Formats: sequence, C-alpha cells, structure tokens
Amino acid sequence: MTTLRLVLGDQLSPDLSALSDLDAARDVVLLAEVEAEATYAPHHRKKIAFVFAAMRHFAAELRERGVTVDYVTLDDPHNSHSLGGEVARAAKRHKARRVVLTEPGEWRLWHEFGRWHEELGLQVEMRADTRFLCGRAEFADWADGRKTLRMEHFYRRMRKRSGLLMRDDGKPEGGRWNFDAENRKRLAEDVELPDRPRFAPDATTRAVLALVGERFGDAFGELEPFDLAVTRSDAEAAFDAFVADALPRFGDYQDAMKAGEPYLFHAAVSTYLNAGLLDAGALCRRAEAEYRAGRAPLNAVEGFVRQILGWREFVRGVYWLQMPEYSRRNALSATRPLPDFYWTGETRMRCIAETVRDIRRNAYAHHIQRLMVTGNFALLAGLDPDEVCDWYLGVFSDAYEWVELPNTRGMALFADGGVLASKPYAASGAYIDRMSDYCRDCAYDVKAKTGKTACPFNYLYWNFLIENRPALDRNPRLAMPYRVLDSMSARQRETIAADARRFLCSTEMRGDAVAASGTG
Ligand code: FAD
Ligand code: DLZ
Ligand code: SF4
Repeated sequence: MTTLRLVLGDQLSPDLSALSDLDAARDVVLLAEVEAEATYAPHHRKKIAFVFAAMRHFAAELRERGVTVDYVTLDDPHNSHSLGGEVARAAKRHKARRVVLTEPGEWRLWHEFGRWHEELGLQVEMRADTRFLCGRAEFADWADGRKTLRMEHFYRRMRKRSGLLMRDDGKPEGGRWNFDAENRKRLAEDVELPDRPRFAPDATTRAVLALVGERFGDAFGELEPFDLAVTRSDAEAAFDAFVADALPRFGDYQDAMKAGEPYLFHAAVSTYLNAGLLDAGALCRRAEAEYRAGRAPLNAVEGFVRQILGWREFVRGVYWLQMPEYSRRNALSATRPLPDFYWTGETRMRCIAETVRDIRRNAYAHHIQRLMVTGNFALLAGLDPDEVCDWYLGVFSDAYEWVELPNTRGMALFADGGVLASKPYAASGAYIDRMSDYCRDCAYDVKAKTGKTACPFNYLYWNFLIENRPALDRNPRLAMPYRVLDSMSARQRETIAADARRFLCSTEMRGDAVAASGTG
C-alpha cells in the first residue's frame, strides 16, 4: 500500500523523520504550494519566493535520489490551496490510506493535522521533529516543577548534555558559561565588514520569482534582487563564508548596529536553518571546531553556540509548553494599533526608518534591530501584541511561529508577564545611540529628554515605567530605574507624560508623518 509522506515548506531536510523509513519503490512524497500557507501571515514576498524555490529544489534533489515526488505548484488549476485539501487529493491520486508527516512548527497546523484522521479518513502518523537538539518531551521534563524558566539554566544543561565547548573535567571551556559581557562593542568607523555571499537565481528560482511577482504583487517587501541560497549546498556555502569571514568577530559586534549595513558580523543563517537547509547540531560543532583550531576566539564561538543551542532551543521549548494560551497573553494590556511606518518606514525616527528599509529589502534584520529598535518601540508605545506578532511573523524570511512568538510576545513585548525574560527589554535612546550610528543623522535629538525635538524613545521610556508601574515596580531588576523615576519632580513626570501623549497621538504615529513638515 502506498504511504504518502507530506513535507512542509520548512521541513526541507533529507534526514526528516517523515522520510526516515521511506520505501522509494512504493511511497510518494508530497510537497504543495498552497495559498493558505502563503497568506496566513502578511508574508514578505522574498519569504514566499524563498520557501517555494527551496521546496522545488528539494523536490528535484529527492527525485534525483529515485524518490517519487508529487509536487503541486501554486498555479496548478486543481490546487485546493490548503494542506488538508492537497493531502486528500493526493491520497486519491495515489490510492494511499496512510500519511506520514513530521510535526509542524506551528500550533495551528499541529491542531489541524490532529483532525485529519477523522476529517480525511486517513491513517495519520505524526512524528517528532528530530532536527531540534532538545525534544519537546525532554524540555517539558526540564521545565517541570521550575518556578521560572531561564535560558541560562537550560543552556548549561544543553552544554553538558551535548559536550559542546566543555572540558574533560566537566567544566565549561574558558572557565565560564557565558561571554555575553564581551559581546557589546560599538562598531568603530574603520572596522572592515565582511562581504556576504550572494546566490544568483537559476531557472527554477526565476520561475518562482515570476509566479510570486504575479500572484503576490501587493504583498510587503521587495522581491528582487533575490540572492538567497535555496539549496542545501548553497546554504552550506553561505555558512562557510560566515565561518571564514565573520565568526571571529561575531562575539565582539553582536549588539552593534550601523545604517546601511544590515548583516555586520551576523551569520544570516536562520532562514536556512529554520527551513531545514542547515542542521543546528552541525553548525554548533563546526563553530566549536573553529575555536579548537585556534581560528576563532571563545567569546565569538560561545556566543554563536549560545544562540543556537541555547536561545533557539529554549524558545521552541517554551512555545510548545505554553501554546495555545501563550498566543493570547497581553500582560501589560497594550492596545495601540501598529503604526503604518512599520510597513512604509516613513518616520523621522531614523533607527526605525533604517531598520524597516533593511527589512523591506532583505526580509532580514539582525537581533538587536528586532529587539531594541522595532521591538523596543512597540513595547514603549504599548502596541497591540497581536498586531506586532503578525508583523514579525510576516516580514522576516526566517519567521515561523515557534520561534517568532516567544521572541516577540515574550522577549520584546513582555506580554507573557516574564515567562521568557526576567525584565522588559525597555531602553531609552541612549542605548540606541551607544550601539549604532543612527542618531547622528536623525531629525530627533537623542540627548534631549523632553520637548518636541527630543528623541521619542527618551520620554516614551519613562512614560512606559510610569504607566506600567502596577505591573512592574516589584521587579527587582527595575528597582534602579524606578528609584530614578521617583527622584524626578512631579513636574518632570508630568512633562514626560504630556510629551508621550502628544507623540502617540501625532501625525507621525498615524502614518502621514513624513509628509507633515513640523515635528508632529
Ligand atoms: P545570528 O545573530 O548570526 O545568530 C545565529 C543563529 O542563532 C540564528 O541564525 C538563529 O538561528 C539563532 N538565534 C539567535 N538568537 C535567537 C533567538 N532569540 N531565538 C531563536 N534563535 C536565535 N529568529 C528566527 O529565526 N525567526 C524569527 O521569526 C525570529 N523573530 C524574532 C523576533 C524578535 C522580536 C526578536 C527579538 C528576535 C527574533 N528572532 C527570530 C531571533 C533572532 O533575531 C534571529 O534568529 C536572528 O536575527 C537571525 O539572524 P542571524 O542568522 O544573522 O543570527
Ligand atoms: C511559509 C510557507 C509558505 C509561504 N508557503 C508554504 C506552502 O505553500 N506550502 C508549505 O508546505 N509550506 C509553506 N510555508 C511553510 C509553512 O507555513 C510552515 O510549514 C508552517 O508554518 C509550520 O511551521
Ligand atoms: Fe532613534 Fe532617537 Fe536615535 Fe533618532 S535619536 S535614531 S529616534 S534613538
């Protein structure tokens, strides 16, 4: 009997659990481009094109290995445009009664697939996603009985379990678990930045670009130039280039930002990793090998390993532990609509304008831009977490809910009330000024605390602490800023609140800011 093996657009790994016991003589692998997946979030056009192009190349690689692949393109006139519809159609075509798949990365599909047995009359076998370094059950065991879940504790356990960057005596390499404090250098003018590899689209990718250009003409983001890797071998080449040219200084400049330079010393591998073109364990082992060979310093390699072995696995664990309730959390009762400038970049706040411009072009921004620019503003301005999460899920080519949601709702917005982070990542303009060159040419004055020309991050920061006092002032990590707030005069606090009100009701927030001439 034929078994159908469904592979989703972010499951493009040859060692996927759904393919592990594939019988090439009898089984059929199904991949389907469907509108439901291309439109459930406001996806960037580059993201849609990347997923489709990578799916088509993966299908070709499977066929080269002698596997029967049934590939449904978006423009197939019979396409039902949902995954369930395509599984049902393919089951009929191939007279299959059984479908094997790897658990999806998002709760909404996991929930839907759970109903397929009844709804489609098929035997459904959903297997664990073994591409992650910590299984869902293992994470749940670790979390069980803990009052708080902290990445640092989880990370140490993962270091011990994997042996990565560990010494023979069971101690961490370099005598410390974490070199975070050495990852905060500002980028000096004369630091030379590495080139990023670019991959010219082949005929398959060009066909996808034409299709996406035609079908998603109104979607967000620039489709071309398109230079992402869409095969495993090109993604590996991209990672090789990172290791050779950027890894040694990854640690030093992890938190730095520079106008017009979206990648700096970052790996830009999350899009490939999350789609299955790269393997998390292999990336960590390779980075470790660079340290052992003396080609990259420990602060860089530990920082890189921590992001993947620590943060990436941790946020996935939290996601599955807390869903679906997590997606409704709004601990700070934030309700303000997302301003238009998140889409257009049309704001006088240069840090946001530059970050949105990077995202429109590349479907990418690095962590500090996501957390301390667009995320920090959303937190300080009290933007509605649902709208903010929708934006983050759409605009980045690496975004899937398992990783986007905890990072946005938890880390950036503190809407989970502190499950993921022990305090809100709230910061005034001084932080952005310290870590970037954005403020230099900004219409606002980062040194001014209040008044029409003052940097909005400055008064919004204090206003955030004032407005959220009942929820936050018992947090020991906020004791210092609350002491400073309390040392201000009542008049100062009133001025802050008035400036915040003025800005949050201004034309700038409504989206017609740049057309307007004054300061809103
Ligand atoms: P590098 O800085 O080079 O780091 C290497 C790798 O570490 C990344 O490729 C990624 O796989 C992993 N990593 C680093 N930080 C995190 C993190 N906090 N969580 C999970 N993995 C991490 N990452 C996504 O992959 N998809 C998302 O949708 C996503 N949404 C985010 C939303 C917000 C609000 C924030 C603050 C962060 C988000 N991140 C997300 C995490 C992080 O910003 C990206 O993984 C990173 O910017 C990807 O670029 P890079 O490959 O150059 O990363
Ligand atoms: C992101 C995406 C897009 C744009 N399109 C498809 C698609 O047409 N077919 C498919 O199988 N997967 C697609 N994906 C990836 C899925 O959205 C992803 O598998 C789920 O969100 C689970 O992580
Ligand atoms: Fe952003 Fe304020 Fe700096 Fe302008 S002055 S770039 S708004 S932090």
